[in-house]
Amino acid sequence: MDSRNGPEAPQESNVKSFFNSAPPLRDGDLICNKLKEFMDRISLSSENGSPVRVVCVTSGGTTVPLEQRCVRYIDNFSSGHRGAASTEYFVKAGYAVIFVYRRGSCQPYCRYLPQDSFLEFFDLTEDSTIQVYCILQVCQSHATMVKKAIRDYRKAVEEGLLLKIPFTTIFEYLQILQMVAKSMSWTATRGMFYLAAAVSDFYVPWESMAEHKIQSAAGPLDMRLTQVPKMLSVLRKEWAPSAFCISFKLETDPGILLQKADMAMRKYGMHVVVANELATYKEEVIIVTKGRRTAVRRHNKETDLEEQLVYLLDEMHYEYIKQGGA
Ligand code: PAZ
Repeated sequence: MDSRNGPEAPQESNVKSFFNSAPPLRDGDLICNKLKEFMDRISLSSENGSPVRVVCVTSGGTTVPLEQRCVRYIDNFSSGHRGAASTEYFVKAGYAVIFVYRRGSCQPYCRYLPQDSFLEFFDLTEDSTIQVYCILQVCQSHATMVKKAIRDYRKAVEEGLLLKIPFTTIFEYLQILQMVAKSMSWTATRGMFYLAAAVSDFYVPWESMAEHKIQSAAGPLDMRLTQVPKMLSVLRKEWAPSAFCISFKLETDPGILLQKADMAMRKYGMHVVVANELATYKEEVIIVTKGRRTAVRRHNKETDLEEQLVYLLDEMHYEYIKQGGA
């Protein structure tokens, strides 16, 4: 029910109470200024003579803190690889990208850098004449890849096509998503949301959360988690009604995956739902649209599935803009 005509619908009041009780973003003003600067620059640029398209890519998993002075939290498996890889292909396709990512997750143009053997990437040459002086250089075997990554990254940043905004908790993520959506409203149908982040379904409301570290002396822990309000429909209906919206659906049970993807399309009004299964998500996804399912498979270990995925979504978005959105 519309709140103007009577009492608030439960969903509407859940959304309000989520935002009212969430701890305010520590760097909210900074993010707001960065978004404004980015959008001002983008609004003056063009892509082959047409206004630039803008995509918000979300990436990595949100955490659910269990204590206000957080020692423990609930997390999920997402590495951020999909969002980081997709960002590179969106920039390549001419989009300006706002990359909303989990702190410490995979980054665009850095996906190939080793995480646990980072130091193996470098050679060190000591200069015997000056004891403290040494030259650090990338090993020959990795030089081509690193040079390309640096060039592509700098190009994206210098051309003003990449803005990165980090989050950790579910509270930060949803507040940032709302800010980004509002700052993109002027892009209308040229805006896109590509929501690849793995967002918590349950959380502990801030006001009912323990302030200090939960003590084990009291015995087993009973904790009630509240459902995170379904923000996809709010995004679609209120924050960004003209944007082209793509959400992702992950399941472990292949028997319910497509049914859940269809439901997300209907219930939240998504234009596209990308369905994937935990066991195979790196190799295969299914693009679900109204009345159509298209499987996208990775060709081989040297290629990225995201390259094909972004290519197809870019075409769909182009068509959506041509038709004035719907
Ligand atoms: O981040 P990653 O590359 O490890 O994984 C990507 C993914 C599986 C989290 C993404 O494709 C996805 O399905 N995101 C939505 C998950 C959900 O249903 O909430």
